[in-house]
Amino acid sequence: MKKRIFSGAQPTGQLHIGNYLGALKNWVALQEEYESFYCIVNLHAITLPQDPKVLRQKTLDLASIYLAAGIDPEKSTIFIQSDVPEHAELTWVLSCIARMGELARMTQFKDKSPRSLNKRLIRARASLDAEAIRIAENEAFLDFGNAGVGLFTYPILMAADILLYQTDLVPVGQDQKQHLELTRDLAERFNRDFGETFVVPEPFIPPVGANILSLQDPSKKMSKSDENANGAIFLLDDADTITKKFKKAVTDSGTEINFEPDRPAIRNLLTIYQLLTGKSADECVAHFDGKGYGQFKTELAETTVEFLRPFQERVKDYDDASLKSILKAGAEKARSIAQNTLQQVYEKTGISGPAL
Ligand code: AQP
Repeated sequence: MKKRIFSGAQPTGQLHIGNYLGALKNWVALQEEYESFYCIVNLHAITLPQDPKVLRQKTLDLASIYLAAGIDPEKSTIFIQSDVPEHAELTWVLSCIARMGELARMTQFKDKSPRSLNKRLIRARASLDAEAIRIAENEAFLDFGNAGVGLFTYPILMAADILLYQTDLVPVGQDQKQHLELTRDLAERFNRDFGETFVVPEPFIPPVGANILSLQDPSKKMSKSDENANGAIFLLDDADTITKKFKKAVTDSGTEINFEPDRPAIRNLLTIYQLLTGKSADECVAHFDGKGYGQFKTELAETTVEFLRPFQERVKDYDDASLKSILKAGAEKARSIAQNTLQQVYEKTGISGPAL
């Protein structure tokens, strides 16, 4: 029997090249070898305020992005999280064995702490960029006391997403590593307390590309919710925008184009080039030997535009009716597995069983 994969992305903002290189690209490659479940995690999206109409549209848009990236619905199951209510039900059970302390340690939650948020808000207001201010304000109200409980507990929902499918492998970017460790801890704790129930999943974090950095601030990861849109190359950016963003990308001191760890900006750009061309690290360094930053950025922009062109063409191919039909079939398949797991959980915890 094939081993099983589960992963997902949130239908928020726009997917960027970091999401692609850190996650989607590997989903496509791994679907050949594994029984794969790729979810549109819309319940995660509402941990921050969303416009309902926009969220609905982005949910369908994300399905077309999965397909255009190469996820094949004949090989993989693509579905919307909320179409399988067992995700929310298992979350409750796992919440009852999770500990406040382990959730409080999650760095993604701490990243949204009042201090860093307030700094962001000050920067956004200074930029006079209305969209950046809107995002920063949305996030600023999430200081600890006011933070939505969902933002604190969503790693448990993520654990439920994964454990419901008896997942062996979870391909994710580096930012999700800690959440995967929590998932493993919760699976092991449940198995210990109630008897063997869940497969304890392994993370699949690619050796290259797991942490694509912001083009504007290489101390941060490239992020959908970055207030500075120049920090990310979005998968649907046009050629002109891509070229401008790479031109504006910050660089390091010196002139060499190499993978030195103390030159994170150039290393990041070269990593993007490496992954998009499929060249080895040595070939990339040799290719740019003696060339300047200007020429490097121009070539990187051209490579990215050419890489994204067929993807951007394919995204337009899917109409809403065919997307909905793929998602419906995916939800039915996912649900049959999820129901089975939840049933076992309910029996083991005494929620259901023979006497009831
Ligand atoms: N910069 C990145 N480099 C490599 N992989 C990344 N991922 C995210 N950012 C990078 C991986 O993409 C997958 C889907 O991510 P998501 O939709 O769950 O969003 P996220 O992890 O919350 O990251 P974003 O896209 O930057 O969104 P915001 O700004 O909302 O935090 C995941 O496997 C993730 O690891």
